[in-house]
Amino acid sequence: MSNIKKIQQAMLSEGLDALWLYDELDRLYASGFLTSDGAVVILPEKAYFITDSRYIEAARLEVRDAEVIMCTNTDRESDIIKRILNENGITELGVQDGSLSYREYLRMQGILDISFVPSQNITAALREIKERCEVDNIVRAQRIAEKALDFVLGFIKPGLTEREVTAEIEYQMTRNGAEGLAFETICVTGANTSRPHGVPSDNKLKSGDFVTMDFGCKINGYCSDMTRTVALGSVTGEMRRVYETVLEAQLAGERAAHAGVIGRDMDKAARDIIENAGYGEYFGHGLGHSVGLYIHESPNASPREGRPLPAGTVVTNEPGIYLPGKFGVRIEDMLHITKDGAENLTKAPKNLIIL
Ligand SMILES: [Mn+2]
Repeated sequence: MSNIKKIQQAMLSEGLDALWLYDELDRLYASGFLTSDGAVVILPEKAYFITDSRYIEAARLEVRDAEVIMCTNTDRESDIIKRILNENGITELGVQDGSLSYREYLRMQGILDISFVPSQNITAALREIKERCEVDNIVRAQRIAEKALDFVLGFIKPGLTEREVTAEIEYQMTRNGAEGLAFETICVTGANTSRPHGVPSDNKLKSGDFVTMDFGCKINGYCSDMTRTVALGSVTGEMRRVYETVLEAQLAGERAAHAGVIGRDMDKAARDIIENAGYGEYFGHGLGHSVGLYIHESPNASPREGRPLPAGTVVTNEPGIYLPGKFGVRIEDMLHITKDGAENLTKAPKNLIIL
């Protein structure tokens, strides 16, 4: 079933007669075509894709399941939306309350003069469950990231800076076919590894330190996400103990993953291992988040997630232990949740690698 059809079904069950998609990636989800701005308007039996002259030629070829309309300086996007709504007698419009800026909200309220219904959740809920072709895009992005990792493991040596390794990871992903980064690449080393989202700097890699790399790229808009921590030269007993604890927690998270598991229970399966090893206070973030067109989607595998994970969700499994001022370790895979368990989409090795 087309994504527009899925959205129309969801609108029907919510009693909504019109939905205006403002969010860039939701417009991509609905139409199969990415534009930096524009609008998608969906009615129960019909959909419209509105864009300007910059995109119109490609849009007419690539947009699926919607009529493509070009807006101009004299027939603006808002004029077209107003016309569609008037012609169809629409009095209530679903809007994306999570994406629309307050300024745009005020402007469009003034122009359309109908009631807005908060409807962010319609597409967000549909996007939680990935079709096989969506998972395939995530896998393709992940394989590219793995090629980059493979290369970088041979490239890393003491004396390089975090910035240089970051640049190499990004270059390798691009030259292997990535259409873009899924998020800002993290490569941190030494004491910087105790910051879960540390920023790459001119710190030099040196023997006896951990290097944590968290990166991903995009294929057809779909993101990948992976973290690996490797050591240079040698590790202390404590470094090895922390690494093995994180790995054990990560494997426990994977075993707990299946359709129907409550997000917080999957988190707890991993967190218990870290708490029992005495490092509970050093694992401050949730175990995982869903991944798709956005790098962070719902549902989560976190202590606050009371919802079950549905079959078809792709969720990360990324426990970590961060000892402030000393070092940190995180290991992250992506899991495709299935009825009986989870398909691990990440093939990169995760045993302790000492380069
Ligand atoms: Mn992640």
